[in-house]
Order: sequence, then C-alpha cells, then structure tokens
Amino acid sequence: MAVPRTVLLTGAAGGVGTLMRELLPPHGYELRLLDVAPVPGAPDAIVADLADRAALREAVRGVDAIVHLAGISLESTFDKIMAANIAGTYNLYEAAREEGVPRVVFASSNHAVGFTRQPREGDPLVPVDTPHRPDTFYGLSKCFGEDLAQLYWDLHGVETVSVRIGSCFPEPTSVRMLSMWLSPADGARLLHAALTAEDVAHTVVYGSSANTRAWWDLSSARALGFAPQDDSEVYAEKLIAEKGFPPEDSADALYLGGHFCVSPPQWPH
Ligand code: NAI
Ligand code: 15L
Repeated sequence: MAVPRTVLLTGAAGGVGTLMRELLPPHGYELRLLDVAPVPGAPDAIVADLADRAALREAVRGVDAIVHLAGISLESTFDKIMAANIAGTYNLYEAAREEGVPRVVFASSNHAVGFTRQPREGDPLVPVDTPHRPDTFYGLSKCFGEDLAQLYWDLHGVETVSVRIGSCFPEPTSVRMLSMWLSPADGARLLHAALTAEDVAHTVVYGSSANTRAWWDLSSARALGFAPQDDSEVYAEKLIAEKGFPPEDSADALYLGGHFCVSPPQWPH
C-alpha cells in the first residue's frame, strides 16, 4: 500500500483527537478534521454528525485513510451508543466503501474485552484473540466496530487496524492505568504503524506503551512495526503513594475494564 498522506481524523475535538492533531503531522500526514463539535483553532474542520451520511461521503472523498476516533467514549444509554457508535461507525464504513478509501484505523477499546480477568504474576499476558467480553454497552459497540471492520475487509476489501486502546492520556491517573497507559507519543507511533503497515486485512492490536505492569500482549502491534518508547513505571511510585492500590475484590483489581464493569447504564433514556 502507498504511504497514506491525507488522513481524515474523526473525533478531532476530543481528548485523543486533540493530542493526535499535534502528534501525527510530524509523521508525515496532512489531516482533514471532523467532529460534531467545532474543533478549537481549526476553522476548516468539518463539523458533522456521524448520522449525516452525505456529509461523511464528502468528508472521506479523496483521503488515503481514516483514523476513526469519533463517538461516545464512555458508558451511556443504549440508544445514544446505538446512534453514535454503532450506526455512526456503519455510516463511516459505508462512506469509505463508496469512495474507495482503502484503510481505516478504528479506535476500539479495552472495554471490548473488559470482563477479562487481569493476569496475575506468572499468568500469560492476555492475547489479542481472547473472546470479546464487553463490560458496557460502550464496550459492546467496540465489539460491533471490530466485527464491522472484519466484514468490510471480507466483503469489500476495506482494510482496518482495530486498536484496543488502553488509557491514552498525557499521564496515567490511577493504579489500573499503570497497566493500560498509552502515552500520546506512543499513540501517534501506533497510529503511524497502523496506517503504513502492508497487508493488514483486519488486524486487532492492543494499544499501550511498553508498561512494566502490562496486562496484554503487544505482539500484533509490534508486528505492524510499532515500537513503544514509554513506560508508565516512571509514574508508579508517586501514583501508588497518592492513590493506593484498589481493594482486592474491586472491579479495578479484577478485570481489564476496571470500574467500567460496575458502571450502571445511565438510565433513563
Ligand atoms: P472524547 O469523548 O474526548 O472524544 C470523542 C469525540 O467524538 C468528541 O470530540 C465528540 O464531539 C465526537 N463525537 C461524539 N459523537 C459524535 C458524532 N455522533 N458525530 C461526530 N463526532 C462525534 O474521547 P477520546 O478520549 O478522545 O477517545 C477517542 C476515541 O478513542 C473514542 O472512540 C474512544 O472510545 C476511544 N478510546 C479512547 C480511550 C482513551 O484512553 N482516551 C481508550 C479506549 C478507546
Ligand atoms: C476508554 O475506552 C475510554 O474512552 C477512556 O475515557 C478511558 O476511560 C479508558 O477507556 C480506560 O479504560 O481508562
């Protein structure tokens, strides 16, 4: 595949989008930005909802690839998740298919496998082919996105790298995040690898830095050329002193998805 130059970044106004707007261009990309909210400092950004199929078709026209971050990024009602994450992701893939965009990088999440047990010392790391075990409607929508990506590869030849992001923030802010942290710079390295690796078909990878306390297996990400440079361990002593370890029987100490496993859906609709 030719190295993509022009990339549509959806969700450009969000936390990860804001970080990637700064960190991706040095890897050689020209970004086209899209979000349902205005993108601060970017008057040319496309302001459109993932429900707007005509706007999506225009937005993807002529791009070499899409980094799809837009959507609801926490637990919510089924109806809201359905509209933004399920129907919205379908709408974007349809636009990509119709306009011949060859590759998508899909922001999946650890919450697609959130009810998977955290490995204990001596256990193997969680493999990327562990069964889906969503912890929320939000996680369920990420399972859908991964399966949609597989379908669009098998049926239509649209390639995707689904990145199950751990916690992509400037710094880890909880003990759980010491295992899950994806530094912003490693996030950009991983997106770059996902955009440029040859023949990815549909590949699922975990997205975290080279954390000493990692729970999951980064080998499918490394196979794309990802070489993480950061390790959350530099924050460990201070974080543990400040926050302490979560109680042994709490979701934060038992499951990959941590407290999401006990977050009630936000009823009523
Ligand atoms: P965020 O909530 O800060 O940003 C999401 C962006 O999507 C927002 O700017 C929002 O306006 C936009 N959006 C929501 N619904 C939309 C719609 N219907 N049409 C168009 N735009 C819409 O989330 P964040 O943290 O930046 O995450 C980005 C992506 O990465 C999300 O898909 C999230 O699920 C995923 N992810 C993030 C992780 C993290 O650590 N930040 C961890 C795992 C996954
Ligand atoms: C996610 O999927 C969320 O989008 C993000 O806000 C964090 O909560 C992250 O997972 C996490 O598990 O830390």
